[in-house]
Amino acid sequence: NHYKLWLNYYPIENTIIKNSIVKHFNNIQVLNNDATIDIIKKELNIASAGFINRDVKFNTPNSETGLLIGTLDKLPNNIAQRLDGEFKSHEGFAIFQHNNTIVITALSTVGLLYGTYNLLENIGANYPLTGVKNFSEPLIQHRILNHWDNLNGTVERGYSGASIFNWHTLPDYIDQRYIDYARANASIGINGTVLTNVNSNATILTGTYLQKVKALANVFRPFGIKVYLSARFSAPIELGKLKTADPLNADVQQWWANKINEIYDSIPDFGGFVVKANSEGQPGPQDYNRTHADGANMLAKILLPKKGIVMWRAFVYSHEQNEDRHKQAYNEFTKLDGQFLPNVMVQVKNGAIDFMPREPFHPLFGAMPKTPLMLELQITQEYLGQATTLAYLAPMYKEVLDSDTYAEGKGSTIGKLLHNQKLNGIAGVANIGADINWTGHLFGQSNWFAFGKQSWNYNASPKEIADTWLKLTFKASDNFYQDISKIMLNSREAVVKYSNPLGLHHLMGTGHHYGPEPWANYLPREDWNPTYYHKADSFDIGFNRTKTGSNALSQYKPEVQQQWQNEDSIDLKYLLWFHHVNWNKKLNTGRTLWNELCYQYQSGCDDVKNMITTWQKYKNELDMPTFNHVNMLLNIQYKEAVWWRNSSTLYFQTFSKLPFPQFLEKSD
Ligand code: GCW
Repeated sequence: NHYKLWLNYYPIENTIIKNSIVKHFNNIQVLNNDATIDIIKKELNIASAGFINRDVKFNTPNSETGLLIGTLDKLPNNIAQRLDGEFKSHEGFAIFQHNNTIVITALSTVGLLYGTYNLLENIGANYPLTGVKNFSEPLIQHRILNHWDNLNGTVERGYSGASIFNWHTLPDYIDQRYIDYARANASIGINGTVLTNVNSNATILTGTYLQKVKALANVFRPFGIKVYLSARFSAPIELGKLKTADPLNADVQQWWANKINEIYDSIPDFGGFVVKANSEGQPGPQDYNRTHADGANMLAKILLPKKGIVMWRAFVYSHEQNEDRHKQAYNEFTKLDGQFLPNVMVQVKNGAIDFMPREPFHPLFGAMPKTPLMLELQITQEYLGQATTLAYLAPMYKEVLDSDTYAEGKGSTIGKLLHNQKLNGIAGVANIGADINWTGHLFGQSNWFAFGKQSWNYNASPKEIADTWLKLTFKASDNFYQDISKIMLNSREAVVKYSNPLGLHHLMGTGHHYGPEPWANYLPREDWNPTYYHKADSFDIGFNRTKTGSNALSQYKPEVQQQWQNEDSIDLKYLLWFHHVNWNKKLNTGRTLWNELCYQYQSGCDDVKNMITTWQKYKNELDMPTFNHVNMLLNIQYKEAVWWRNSSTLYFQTFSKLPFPQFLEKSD
């Protein structure tokens, strides 16, 4: 049923490896003592039961130490000296061998927990223990899940059942799920969680609910996970009965100060707030003619002495402005650069529109040098086929993190820019729900896993992450791992091809965002209608964002503009994002634009077919429920792909009036 996620600890079959683990687990010395250490010990026990079907033994007198776990200050000098490298953070860890002992060390016990999980992961993925050596530190400080969970148990854009947080039974009932959730997060380095939807009302900030939050914070704390909440900007009106929520009003400030004190009384290490203000109808400082900086700073000032942070979202756009939505956040926020207090991060989605299967990077990255930005990624597949689609997102995250903004010359990738900020973070909108397997689609687990790994280390390789995840998730042959890794790595590209090829975007069903609806133009807001984005007519298709169009391109650095400004040289994956192109234009693939579009739709469908064939090769290696689960979902995905292909090509043909090329299959 895959409830255990990647923490299966399957039995080790290779006897040499098994014997070596038995030896190491036979005498574990742990030099510290606190709640995190208790978790480490428990996890070692669970792992040992799985790997070698035995209990671990701690501090066995007179026997050689197999595994030594302790913070650096507790290690014997001769061992501590072996450490090459110096820790820069309390979360980093080192694993190395000293004589026959494997040592895990760190500056904090949470670092030891990360080191322990790393060792167990290596065992689970069958990496040899002898000569083990690993020094790892997070490149990003705040690695945070954003739950869009509502207090009534529903999850906005959640496709894997109800919220895992049961507000009704909290604080007295601590569901085992909360503990397993924390284990899973800690095992991949996630150190924060926003429990509530950015669209939520103020109820979570009432005393009753704060007691529930406190109960969760108590569970998560020893796992190194801080709790954050979304703060509704108008809470002083709704809860405090004030007449205003103006951030410059003294009563409003006092209300928040009292509220924040109340929170810290219960949760002394509370992380802070995420705020969605003046965005899609949410209240905010602009309701009082104040700026986003006024709003963010009001909260940040109170949080600063308590070490709390504000993650102020930049997802703002308005249909009342006669301006390309792509440009609006940049226009709104760049003028505020330098005005935010140091504990504010402006949280920016990876692209300027909204979590499309592919977007060029958001022009705010690199454009606010005096303001720490936080990257917001989406793990839940709102626009990527939701939970019926196998789309492994690590390649997409990597594409974003590797995007070169040229802000400080060549090589100013988003990953590096974030890393170089004094304060930094990456948020991932969670795909977690109460389904038995947590994520609806079993392969959704790989995206949660990858998010953790990539927010710890933005250089991590999507292939290595996939390979490790596969080994931890399935007990299968090497051929299986190799083949399925390949389809994972290609899967997001397949979705792009059959749904949003060549830079087309926002063509999904309006509202629910599932399946195609490129023809929709009936919504009251123009900027929610797919027709606004593809702009097809009898001559051309695509959104002209160059000088002769909306000129969103001007928001990027000149080097980037140069890459994208010319329809003859732009990477085809962004062609129709930036250009309005003639149907008959010959592309460098040798095909006309119309034929290329058809080709992409077809090729995406072919890829899904190939995923099915590959999966089916392994029917006999997998247990039936697992095989069937993925097999049925892949078959649904194929139907979706064909639906996208057929409806999109038929619809666009009403503009192009061109015949379908032969390779386009009409039989499915
Ligand atoms: O992607 C859009 C979603 C909304 C979401 C919003 C946001 C939480 O369709 O459901 O609201 O973005 O990110 O604020």
